[in-house]
Amino acid sequence: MIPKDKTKRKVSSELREYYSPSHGIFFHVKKHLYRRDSPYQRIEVIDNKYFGKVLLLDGLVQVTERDEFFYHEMLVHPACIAHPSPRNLLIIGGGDGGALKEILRYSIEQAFLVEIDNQVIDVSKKFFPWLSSSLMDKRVKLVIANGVEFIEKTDKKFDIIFIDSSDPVGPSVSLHERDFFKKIKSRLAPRGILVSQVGSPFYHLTSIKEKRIFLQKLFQIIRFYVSPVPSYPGGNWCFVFLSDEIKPLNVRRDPPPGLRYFNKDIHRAAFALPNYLRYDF
Ligand code: AG3
Repeated sequence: MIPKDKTKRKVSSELREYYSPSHGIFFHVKKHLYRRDSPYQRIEVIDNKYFGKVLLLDGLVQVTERDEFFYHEMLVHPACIAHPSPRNLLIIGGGDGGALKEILRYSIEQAFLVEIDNQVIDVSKKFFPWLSSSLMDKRVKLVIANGVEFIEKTDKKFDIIFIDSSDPVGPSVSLHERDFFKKIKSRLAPRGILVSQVGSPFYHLTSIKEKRIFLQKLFQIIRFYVSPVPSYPGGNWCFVFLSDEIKPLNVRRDPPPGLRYFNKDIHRAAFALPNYLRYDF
């Protein structure tokens, strides 16, 4: 895949996400499809020959057409096959609709999606309709609001809550803090599960360690798990599964048909952690 003569390759434009000041990932931009600042963040969509359409928020890759299924399937299905009967679910963030699409594969009663930035939803409807069409499902209640405020105000309880946030910078910061996890816990139904993406186990290790310290005090069961996500920093991503009663490896049902990444073997394997994540904490 290395171009025959790199020097002759014409690149009209290139988009980079820096992982440190000295390295990162780049995308040749076949076409700039969207670029606008919302009240919360810079929203960009580009077309890349390899990854297809790519959505970035504040310069950080969120969704690519080619590999979104790794992330969205791994965020949603581990909790959904471990819960005895997931009926009422909540997603915080995830305005692109990708996580919602996965949830709707189950026979659930209702799914709330609480997204702070209306424009992420509009952009996704325009450029990622195969994800955002999930927002039109009858079982879905879409709320445009700050996730923290929604959690403080709602009196509803949920069987599973997913935090589909971005990195702990910009509008997502509060979705990574102790207080938020504490408030969310009070919105879990008996046997409830909370799942959150927690970043790269390589680049965000310090923040993962900090989370582990406060989460251990809040939940009886806290299990980190990992999955490849090729377009994210390091190509490997970390999630946390939290509950007071439900153990992730006690699987209650088969995953729905039609998944491209997740299966029961992957489920078991995802909870196996490298030593630096197991012992170093
Ligand atoms: N949310 C997690 C994206 C984190 C990517 N980070 C980065 N590229 N630095 C994804 C939202 C998709 N529904």
